[in-house]
Order: sequence, then structure tokens, then C-alpha cells
Amino acid sequence: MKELNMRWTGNTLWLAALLVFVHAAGCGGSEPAPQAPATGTDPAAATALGDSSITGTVTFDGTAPALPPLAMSADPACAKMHSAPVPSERLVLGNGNTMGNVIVYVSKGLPDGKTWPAPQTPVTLDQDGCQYKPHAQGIMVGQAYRILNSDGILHNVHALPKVNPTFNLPMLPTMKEQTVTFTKPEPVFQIKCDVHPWMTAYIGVFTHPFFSATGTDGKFTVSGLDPGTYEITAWHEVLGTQTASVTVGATDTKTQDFKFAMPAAK
Ligand SMILES: [Cu+2]
Repeated sequence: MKELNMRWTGNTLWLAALLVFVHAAGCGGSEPAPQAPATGTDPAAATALGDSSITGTVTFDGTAPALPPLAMSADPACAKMHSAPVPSERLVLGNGNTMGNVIVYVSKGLPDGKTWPAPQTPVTLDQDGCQYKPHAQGIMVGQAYRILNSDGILHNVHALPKVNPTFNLPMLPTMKEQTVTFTKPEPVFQIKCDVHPWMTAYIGVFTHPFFSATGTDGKFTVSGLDPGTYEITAWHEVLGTQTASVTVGATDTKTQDFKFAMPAAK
């Protein structure tokens, strides 16, 4: 079933879309297409976005630990791409200890019966300078995940999900891109390169578009929400997760900041 659950092409997104269609049409509904709710309402309303948003800033509280730079000297082809040591990606801070690479998403409270189609635009992961860029991000179920090899050297893309099928794609120096999709929602999981042990990325797969990853300014915005009370989760690869409950009305912009700290020494 692995090849049925996961599709990619080296070339064009339309072919991936065609395969999705063929699979959906010929495989007894193991992945039913999103449907409007059966009861009565306007189909457009079942997918329309709301007018409220939640925004905020994620910061690190305390003295940042000194982390060793990425050990790129293990592969001279990587080392020569950089004129200076490349800082660790484990904790990326901006001015004022704002935190990058935090994925913030709605984890509870979305209305039943509503569906959100995956955008036609792909989410991109590039292998650039022997780093995955971006380091952390979200994607929707069914949305194209376009994996580039700007480096033009040998990498591999080893995904370690627990719900979706795992995959391990070789990226030969001549391969410019591959595209995959994820078929099930799944909390954030790791993607790594087995050639270069320091290369790690993280991705979360969602059935909705209410997620955001912070840049080094620590800022996130989740928009398009209907009125309601939502649990939002902020995830970080080292410092774990935090949740908050936020209630929005019909046209609100609410602020919810998060603050992470190193766990207390035992
Ligand atoms: Cu690599």
C-alpha cells in the first residue's frame, strides 16, 4: 500500500494530481474526497474562511545555551559552501530572544462539518547549503510537498512520520526536485538526511490551514478563523509544546504570546 498512499513525480505537479485522481477513482474509497456536509447548508459556506485571526510572538525566557555549529566538515562538499561556521538550528533566536522554527497551530475547537481544501500551491523544502530550508513548517493533507535539491550534490530525504507512510528518497546530484503528498493529518515529525547527520527538518500535516511557523522574529499569525474557542499549540523541537485557549468573535484579531524556557535542571 505504500506506493498507493504516497505519490511523487520528479517532474510536474499535474501528473501527481492525475495519479491522485486515478487512485481516488479506482481504489474503493480508502481516501474519500472531501465532501460537503450532508445536511442542508450552502456548500460554499462549508469551505469558506472566517474573518478572525490569532497572532502572537514566541520568545525564549532565560540565557540561551551555547550550541556547537553544524558539523559540516564531515563533508567537504558542504563545508566549502560556507565561509563561516553555520550556527546550530536547535534553538534559533532573534533580537529580544524571539524564537524561530516554532510551529503554531489550531489543535482543538474547529467546527464540525467544515472542510478546507488544500491549496494548489506547493509547500517547498529545499536542500540548500547542506541545510533544509525552511527548518520547520506546516502543510495540509493532499498539498504538494515539493522537495528541491539546489545544492546539486547527493542528499536523501528520510521522513520519519508515525501515521503517514515513511519514505526515504535519494536525491542524486542531478535530481532537481521530487514531489510527495501526505494523506493523513499528523503532528510534527522529523525529516533527516542520512548522508549529513546534521540535516534535519520538521513538518506538521493538518486538515486545515490554521497553522504558522515563526521566523527569527518569533511572530506567527493564524487567520481565517470562524467565531469560537480554540486550543492553539506551539511546538518546538527541543523545548516541547505549549497550549493556550483563545476565544475569537466574528471579526477579531486576538493576541496570544508564548514563552519557552529550558527545563529545570534535575
Ligand atoms: Cu544531505
